[in-house]
Amino acid sequence: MTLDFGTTLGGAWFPSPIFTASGCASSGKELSQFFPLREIGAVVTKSIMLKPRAGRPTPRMAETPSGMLNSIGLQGPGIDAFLIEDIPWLAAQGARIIVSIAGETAEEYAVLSRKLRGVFGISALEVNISCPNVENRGLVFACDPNSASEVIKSVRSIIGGDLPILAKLTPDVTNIASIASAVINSGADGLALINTVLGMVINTETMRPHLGGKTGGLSGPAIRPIAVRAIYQVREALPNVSILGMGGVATGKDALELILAGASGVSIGTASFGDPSAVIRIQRELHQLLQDKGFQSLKEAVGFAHRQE
Ligand code: RRO
Repeated sequence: MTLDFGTTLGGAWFPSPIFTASGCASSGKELSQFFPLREIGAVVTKSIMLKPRAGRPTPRMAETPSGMLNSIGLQGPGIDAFLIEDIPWLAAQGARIIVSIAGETAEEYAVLSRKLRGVFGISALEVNISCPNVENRGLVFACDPNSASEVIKSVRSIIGGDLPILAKLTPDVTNIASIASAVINSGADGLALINTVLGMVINTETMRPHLGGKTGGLSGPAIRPIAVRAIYQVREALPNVSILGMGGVATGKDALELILAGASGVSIGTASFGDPSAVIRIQRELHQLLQDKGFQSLKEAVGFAHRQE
């Protein structure tokens, strides 16, 4: 019996539930030296803004126990260069593409959506409303249900039914299920859980914050239990909403944990920095593990940890 490894996220179908995580593989060019991008579920591109952006001051990275902090600050080429250079390249690889977008206002997200609507080769939008590395916490839309809803409504009003919208949320809130409900009620088709967790490192030699931006986003195995908890809570509150899970996944077993919690897909981020073949290895490991456990399809495993019997 062969395993049905396909998955759907917000209505879009993918042949595998393993994806890159936004921000950890840019548009996939480096990773394509290690495996064909068409062999994974999809490439989720680095969050793109309207204009080119230099990002935050250096240093932008810090190692932490079982993880790392980043303070990139949305560095990128801007949507126009991205549409000319990255999308056609990815499409030529035969990769499925999820484009992550970020803005400073709901209107900016709308303009980005207008530019992306109708572009050939895009499977879904990840609407990043949870970047931790912004000047003021008021710009972390996903910390407030009204701000989060406003952004999702503006994207939906432009996109219509053309593309599935996944809203990317932060675990740095009191009740993530209430934010999840707000964005789903505002037109999101699915959720991406979780963005990095706000953290900080102080250099004990200089006795000052290590990162140029002072605070940063914590990723890697250190945050996996937070991701599992967030996915589990949201699945419990919204059992019919599809979730793309991410947070510290480094093995097929880790990916299975997020799936059992309720994720229909899993993005691999920080693990790719240490092992550029991590995405394809984790995909292979997960496939084997699901077969070993007697599942006939990935879908049977999604949310399995919620079963009572
Ligand atoms: O660019 C970043 O600093 C960044 C983003 Br947009 C994000 O969503 N999450 C993160 O940890 N870093």
